[in-house]
Amino acid sequence: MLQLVRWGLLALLIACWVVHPAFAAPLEGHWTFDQIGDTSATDSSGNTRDAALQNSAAMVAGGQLGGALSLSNASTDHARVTGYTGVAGNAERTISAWIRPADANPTARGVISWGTNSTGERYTVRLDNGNSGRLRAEFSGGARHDNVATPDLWDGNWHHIAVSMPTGANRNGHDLYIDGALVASNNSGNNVTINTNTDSDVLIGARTLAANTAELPFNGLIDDTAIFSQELTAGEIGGLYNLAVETELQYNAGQANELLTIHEDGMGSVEIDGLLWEFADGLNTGVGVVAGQDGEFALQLDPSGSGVVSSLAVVPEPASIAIWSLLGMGLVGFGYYRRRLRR
Ligand SMILES: [Ca+2]
Repeated sequence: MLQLVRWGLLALLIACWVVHPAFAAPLEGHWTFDQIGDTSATDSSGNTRDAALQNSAAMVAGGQLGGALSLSNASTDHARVTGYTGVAGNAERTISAWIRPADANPTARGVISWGTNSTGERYTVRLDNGNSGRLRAEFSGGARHDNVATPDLWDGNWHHIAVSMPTGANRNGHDLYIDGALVASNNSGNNVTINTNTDSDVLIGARTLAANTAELPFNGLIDDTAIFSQELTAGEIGGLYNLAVETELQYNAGQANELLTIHEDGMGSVEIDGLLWEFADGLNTGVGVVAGQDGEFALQLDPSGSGVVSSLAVVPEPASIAIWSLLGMGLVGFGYYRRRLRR
C-alpha cells in the first residue's frame, strides 16, 4: 500500500513537471471580444482590466477569431478600460490588434489610445486620414510614425497590425508591422521623446483627447487586441500573425503569448487544445513562420533557430493522474480488504 502511494506521488510530480505553467507573461491586457452580446469585454490577461462598451459599441460574430468589437464613428463608439492607464513614460511596449475598417473614406480612426494631448505624452495607434489606409503610431505634438506604402488597410479584409517600442525610445524608435511583416522602421522627421502620461484610461476604437475623452472613432470591426509590456521582436510579431491565420491553430494573442513565454524561458511546455508545445532549437523554417500540419507544427522565433514545436502527444492532466492514482489505490485497498475477509 505504501509503495502504491509513493508511485502515485511520483506520477503526480512527473505530471506537474511535464505540464508546468510558463512563468509570468508580459501581457498587460488582452481583449478577445468573444463575449457576443455583452456590454463588457473581458480582459483575458488575468489582470481583470475589462473594457466597458460605450455608446452603440457591440460585440458581434464574424471576427478574425470568434467575435469582434463592432464600432460606428457616427456615435463615437469605443471600449474603455476603466482604471487602466496603459504603459507609462518611456517603458517598452507592443500593441497587437486585428482590424477591418467598414469602408474607405478618409476619416481618421483610432484603434487604441491612452495618455492625453501633450507633446510626447499621448500614445495612439490608428489609421492615417487620407493616405490610402496607412497605419500610424502618434504621440501628439505633430509626432507620428507611418507606414508609407502598401499594404492598404482599407481593402475590406482583416489585417493584423502591431506597433513595438523599446525602452527609452523616441518617435523614431518604433517599428510598425502589418500582417506580421515590418512596414516601417526608424522614420526620419519630426521627432519627440516618448513620455506617455497616465491621465486617461485606455480606449479601444478611438483616440484620447483629454482625460477619458474620445475622438477620431473607428468605423468597422476590431478583434483580438493586446498590450504587452515588452518590445516584441519581428519573429514574435510574425508568430502572432501566423499562429492566428493557420487554420488548424487560429490562436489568439494570449495563446500565442504562452508559446512566446516558453521560448523566452528556454524550457517548459504548454498544452493548447490538445497540442503539446515545447521549446525547440535548430529550426530553419523562417523567423516568425509557422510550418507543418496535422498538429505537428514548428514556429521559429529567433534567427539563431530557436522556437517552439507542437506534437499530438496526449499528456494526461495532473488531475486525471491523481484520480487514476486514487482509483488504483482504492482498488488495491478493496482487494486487500477482500483478501482479509477471506482469511
Ligand atoms: Ca475575437
